[in-house]
Amino acid sequence: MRMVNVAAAQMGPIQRAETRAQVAERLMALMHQAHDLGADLIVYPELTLTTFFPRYYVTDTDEINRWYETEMPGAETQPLFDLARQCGIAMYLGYAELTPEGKRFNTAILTDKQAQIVGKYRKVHLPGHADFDPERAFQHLEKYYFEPGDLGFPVWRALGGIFGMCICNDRRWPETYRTMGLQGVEMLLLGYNTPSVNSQRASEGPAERYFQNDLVLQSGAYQNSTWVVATAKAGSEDGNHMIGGSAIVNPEGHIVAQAKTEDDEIVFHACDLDDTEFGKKTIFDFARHRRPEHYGRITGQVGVELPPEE
Ligand code: ING
Repeated sequence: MRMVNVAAAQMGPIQRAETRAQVAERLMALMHQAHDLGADLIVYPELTLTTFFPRYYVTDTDEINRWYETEMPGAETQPLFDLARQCGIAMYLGYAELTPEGKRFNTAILTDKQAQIVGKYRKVHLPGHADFDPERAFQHLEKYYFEPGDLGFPVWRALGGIFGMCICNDRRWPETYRTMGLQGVEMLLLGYNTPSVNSQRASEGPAERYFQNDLVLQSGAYQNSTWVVATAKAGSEDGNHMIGGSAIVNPEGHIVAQAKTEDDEIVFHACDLDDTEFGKKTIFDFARHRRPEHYGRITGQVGVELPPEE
């Protein structure tokens, strides 16, 4: 048995006017709840220090920069790191990163139980659009505010196992899970901010978004025999609703714990990393069953190449 007690720390809405100090208080309250449950690891959402600002088109650089972190931990997040160290809890934390070179990424870090950063991931799959789109009911400007991640999909040895990270839209792409599956990932951590309606198709509402969320988490876990921990920032931010549904999925693809609210809520499960072994040794023993000589299109192409017309 290699037990990891996991707390998915779902956040309710963060309003545009909310300060980092106020957010940090909420994050630390969740950390205390996780500690009381005996958590080894807490998983916070994507961009969990601010409102989901890609829904706004802002041109003033000073205003834009206020949504980014230039250091991690910074002054407002240091108390959270100090508490994590006191509690002996490892942490996944999503935030907007502004590098010294002026590059902007949608980033997540993994810390160990001493609150030391052991891994960093930068979101590869950026959904939405790069320019203001007047046709949309609301904007989704991740291609405007961020550049694609430049770190790939690494995994890290931590907490007695092999851990990976991704962010939000990444969870919809099977390549994300398989790239880490091919490195032996045993627990994949992710945060998300998912609007509950489609800005381009009003008929696609919350029920469909919740269904698709479960679908991609369960398939990714099953097809790579890995645990998946997915944590939402949920609820209505300045009138813009996002789904909850934070979940812990086991290596057979079953949801073993899921959020009941769209607010600050701990979703807890005692996970045994050894549960990943059977799938990796049988149906998803990649070395025995995969035929990469037939998979060339997956890395050889970007978009669709249609067959010739009849
Ligand atoms: N949000 C959404 C997500 O992938 C989205 C964007 C929703 C894209 C639904 C397509 C369909 O969950 C982020 N932040 O990626």
